[in-house]
Amino acid sequence: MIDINEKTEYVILCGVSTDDGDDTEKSLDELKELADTAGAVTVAKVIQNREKVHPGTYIGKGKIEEVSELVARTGATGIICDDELSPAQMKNLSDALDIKVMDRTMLILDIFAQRASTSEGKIQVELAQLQYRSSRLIGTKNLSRLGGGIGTRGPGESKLEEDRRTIRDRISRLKKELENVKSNREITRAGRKRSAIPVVAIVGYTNAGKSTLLNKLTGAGVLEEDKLFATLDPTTRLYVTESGFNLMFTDTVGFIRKLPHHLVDAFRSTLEEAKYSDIILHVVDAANPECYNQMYVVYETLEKLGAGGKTVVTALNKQDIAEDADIKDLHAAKTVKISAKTGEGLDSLVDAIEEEIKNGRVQAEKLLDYKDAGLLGQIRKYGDLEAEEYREDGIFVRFNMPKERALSLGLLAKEEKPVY
Ligand SMILES: Nc1nc2c(ncn2[C@@H]2O[C@H](COP(=O)(O)OP(=O)(O)OP(=O)(O)O)[C@@H](O)[C@H]2O)c(=O)[nH]1
Ligand SMILES: [Mg+2]
Repeated sequence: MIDINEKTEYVILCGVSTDDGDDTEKSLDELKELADTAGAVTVAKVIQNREKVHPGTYIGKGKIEEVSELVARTGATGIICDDELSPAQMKNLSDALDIKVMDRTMLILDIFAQRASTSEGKIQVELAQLQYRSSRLIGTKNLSRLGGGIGTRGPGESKLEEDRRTIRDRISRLKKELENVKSNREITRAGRKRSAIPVVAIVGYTNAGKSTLLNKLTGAGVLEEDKLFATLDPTTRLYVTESGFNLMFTDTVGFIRKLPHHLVDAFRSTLEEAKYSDIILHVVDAANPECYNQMYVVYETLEKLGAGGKTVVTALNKQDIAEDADIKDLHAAKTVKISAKTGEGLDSLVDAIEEEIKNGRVQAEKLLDYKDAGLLGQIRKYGDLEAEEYREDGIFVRFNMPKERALSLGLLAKEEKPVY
């Protein structure tokens, strides 16, 4: 939707490079895509090389002067810093530059606010925004400087002027609402588990093609777009394979480097789709030169969400335009080349998933020696610890986890049986 009352924002992107790699440049390229998605026009990019970020002003004094001149020359209406600024950095920098100062987190929150459509998504975004803003409510002078545009859209708009107390109350109310939605979701999850239809969580970097894949497989009709964070709310669809095997596919929010921690907290229940799934389908944009870094971010995020030990099948997507034919994902149990757009490779992908699910997980019981108690941590990390009893002769456990992992940990006993 185009809002004609909203002025276009012209922004300068600022990053700080603390090593000699070219990561900052790539991160700024991505920041530009985020700015595009939010509807802002990038007029310049500035990188400062510093040993570390300036604690008071993010960039150093000389660089502030340079940016100031650039603002005058380009007519920029704001700057966006590539890291989350502390409240002090944000205040000092906007005082020094006398221009709207934004950061990566604000930008991502803004995109989420524009995109949230379900009540759960809206609550989650509002919660993340309020938590982010509450620590930055320094005074109306700073707030009014924000003007309109990025950072002021979304449900929190009029609330910006409310005092901290009201915001705190609102945060706790939203948390309660979210708890309710969440318990509903958990009931659905429990239902799914009982009905024993395995759940395949489609995860991947934003814009990798997750929704396109779900649509191609199941005709789900989820919005697919060449923009970041097109999907915020999980969509789940049933898929029946040729052999008559049922699978539930869940499409969910994409990952990105420096995903704001307020968002991770607020979206935890959505993001945790991966944790409660039976298998992870990792969609990689194989046509993106950054795909290795993106894969790294995906695994790092999965680890943070407690889904690090799940079996992964990787779909190297966009084969119709990919140039590097030899991309490897060492984390994955299986890797399949596909094009979600043309449908190429989808049959093999579904076969691979079905096979991994059938062979992949076992449920087993075992009596552990007390000296092996360290294995409990491993079971929790890589599987579900379903029962744990401290007996005289050892620790009795019942668990289910990927078979390979259980074998390598020496956990498999006779009672083992496949879960499906
Ligand atoms: N050429 C080509 N483009 C693709 C393919 N799969 C997806 N795309 C395009 O990639 C863009 C992103 O696709 P989405 O399905 O929205 O990606 P997503 O992973 O769901 O992204 P978010 O929801 O934003 O995290 C769209 O413009 C798609 O048309 C493919 O196999 N080949
Ligand atoms: Mg999507």
